[in-house]
Amino acid sequence: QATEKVEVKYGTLTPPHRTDADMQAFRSYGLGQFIHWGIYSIAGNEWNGVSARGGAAASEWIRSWGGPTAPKDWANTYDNLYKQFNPKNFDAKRWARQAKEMGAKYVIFTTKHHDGFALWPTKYSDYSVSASPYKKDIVKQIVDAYTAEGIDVYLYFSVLEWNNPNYMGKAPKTDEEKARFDKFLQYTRNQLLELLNNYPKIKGFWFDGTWDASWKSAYEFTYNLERELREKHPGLIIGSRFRNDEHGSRHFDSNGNILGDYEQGWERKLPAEFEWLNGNDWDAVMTIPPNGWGYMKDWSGIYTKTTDDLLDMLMHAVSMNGNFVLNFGPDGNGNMHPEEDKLAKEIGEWVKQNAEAVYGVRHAALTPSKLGYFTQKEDSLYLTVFNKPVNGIVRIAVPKNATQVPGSAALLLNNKDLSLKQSDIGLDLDKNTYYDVTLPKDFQTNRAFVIKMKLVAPK
Ligand code: JFZ
Repeated sequence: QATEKVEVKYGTLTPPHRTDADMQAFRSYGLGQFIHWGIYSIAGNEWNGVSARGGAAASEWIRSWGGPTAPKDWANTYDNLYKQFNPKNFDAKRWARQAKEMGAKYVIFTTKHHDGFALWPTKYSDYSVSASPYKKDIVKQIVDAYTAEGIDVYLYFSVLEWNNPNYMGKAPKTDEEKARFDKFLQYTRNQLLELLNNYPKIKGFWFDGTWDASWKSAYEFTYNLERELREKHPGLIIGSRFRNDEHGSRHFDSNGNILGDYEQGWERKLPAEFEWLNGNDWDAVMTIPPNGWGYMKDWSGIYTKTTDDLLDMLMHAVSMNGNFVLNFGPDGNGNMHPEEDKLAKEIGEWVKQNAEAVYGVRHAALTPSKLGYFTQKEDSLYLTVFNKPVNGIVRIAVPKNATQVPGSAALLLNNKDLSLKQSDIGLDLDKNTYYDVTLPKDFQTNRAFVIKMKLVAPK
C-alpha cells in the first residue's frame, strides 16, 4: 500500500463498503456454488490419449496442455468438441434443487471460459451453444431455475479467449494490432451488454482472464465499460478482478482502494488472519480436488476434500466476513460427479442444522480459538467446534477490554444448557478473561458442533 498518494484517474467507481440491499445480500450469503461447465467437460481430464491426472494441469485447461507428447492438431481437435456437446441429462432445475438443499445462496456459472465457447446463444460469435447439437440456451435455464429457488445468480466470464484471432496477450503495438484488439474490446463489450440484456435477473459478474498486458493496457476502455455496465444494471456486483488502473494496479488501485465491490483474490486459499482483509468484502472459491474446476472423470488416487474439510473452510470464511463458494464440475451429459452429489447432501444436512451460525453472521472480535470458528449475530455468539477437546472443556478467551462477554451457553443442536464458568487460571490473565464451557460427559457427534452463547455486559 502506497504511503504517498498517487494520482489515479481510472480508479475505483464504487465506494469500498456499499450499503445497498444487493450488497447486503452478498454479505449474508455465507455459502455459494460455483459451476464450471463447457466443452472441456466432455473430455473429463482424460482425452485423446492424454491424461493430466496427478499433474498440476486443471481439466478446463485441457486445450492448452499440448506439449511434446500431444497428438498433432490438438487445439483444433479440441475446438471441434462442440459438435459433440449434447448434454442429454442436463436439467437446470435438478441442479438448482441440489444447490438449495446444500444451502447455497448464490451460484457462479461459467458463461464462457478461456476456450471462448459461449453457453448462451450470443449474436457476436458463431462459437456458441447454438452451433452445438444441443442448440438451447443453457445460461437462461440456469438463471431461471436458480432464481426460482431463491438462489442469486452471478455469471463467470473469461475475457481472455484462446482461439479468438483478435485476442492477443501482449499489449497491441502496431496499428494493425491496435485495430484488431479494438475489435476484441468491442466484442467483449457487446457480449457483456448482451448478457445483461438477456438475463436481467442476474446479480453480478465474476470476471476472469484479465491478467494479460493487452487487457491491462485498455484501462480507459475498461473503466468506461464498468461504468456502463453499472448504469445499465443498478445494484450490479463486480469483484476486484475486472480491471486495473492506468499504472497497472489490479484488484486494488495504486492508492490501495479496492477496484470493484469485493476482493476476488481468494482462489483455493483462505486468509489466515482477519486483519489481512482490511475490512473488505470477499469470497473464496474452492475446488474439491486439489486443482481443476472442470469435470474430472477419475478421482481415485488423489486427495479430494471431505465434507469436514469443506465445512471447516466454510466456517473459516464466514467467521471472517467472507463467502465460501464450492465448485462443481458436471460431466458432458449434465450429471454431477457422484462424489459431488454425496458432498452436497452431507454439507446440506449439516448447514441446515447449524444455519443460525452460518448465515447473516459477522466476525466476532474475540481472540481466535484453536478449537474452531466464532461467528456472531447481535448478542448471540457461536463457536463452531471442529476440534473437540478430549477433556470436554471448551475454553473461550475474551480480550480484557471487550464490551460484551458470554453470559450463558447451550448446544445449538438440542438447545440444552451447558455450564459456563469464568476461570481464574490462564497464562495471560492481564490480556484475556477465560470462560470454560463444559460439554456433557456422554456428548458425541461425528461432525463439528456449535456452542451458542448469549453475550452480556461484563460484570
Ligand atoms: C482461473 C481459471 O484459469 C481457472 O480455470 C478457473 O476458472 C478459476 C476459477 O479461475 O484461475 C485462477 C484465477 C485466479 C487465480 C488463480 C487462478 N488467483 O487469483 O490466484
